[in-house]
Amino acid sequence: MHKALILNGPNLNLLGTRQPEVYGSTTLEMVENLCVSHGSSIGIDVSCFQSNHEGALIDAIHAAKGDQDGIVLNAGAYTHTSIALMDAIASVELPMIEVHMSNIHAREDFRHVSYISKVAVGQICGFGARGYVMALDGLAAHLNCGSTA
Ligand code: CA2
Repeated sequence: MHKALILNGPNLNLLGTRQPEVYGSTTLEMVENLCVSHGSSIGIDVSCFQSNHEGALIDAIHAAKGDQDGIVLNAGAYTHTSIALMDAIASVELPMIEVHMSNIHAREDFRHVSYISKVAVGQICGFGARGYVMALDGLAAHLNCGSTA
């Protein structure tokens, strides 16, 4: 059984409470429950963590080294700004799938840039909460096959 960390960044604790036209009506708790149950159906033991603080996210990435087999990361707005998060992912050498609820490429120009993508196996965006399930499937394929084929 593989282990994966679902890591959510700033403001994602507000999912389902505001801006449903952009982020849907699914709460973070529902997203996390979905990930745990989908993970168990595909042989991944899922743990979840959310923080609004960059340093806490970096600490969680460091702690994943040696404990987890991969990470699903929605870094929120830090996606577009944080070289520190990018460096943390690179330093732990764990496969990471980047997720966004919204299609960041169809939004403001500043959301088109992702530092996270530079160290990701791949990026999933625009599918709402289902993107996390897709990311877990992608991580499982990557862990089981060792390639994107
Ligand atoms: O689409 C995504 O998942 C984002 O990572 C969400 C971030 C945004 O800064 C990224 O560009 C794209 C923002 C998360 C804010 O989440 C909220 C949820 C509900 C209500 C208000 C904010």
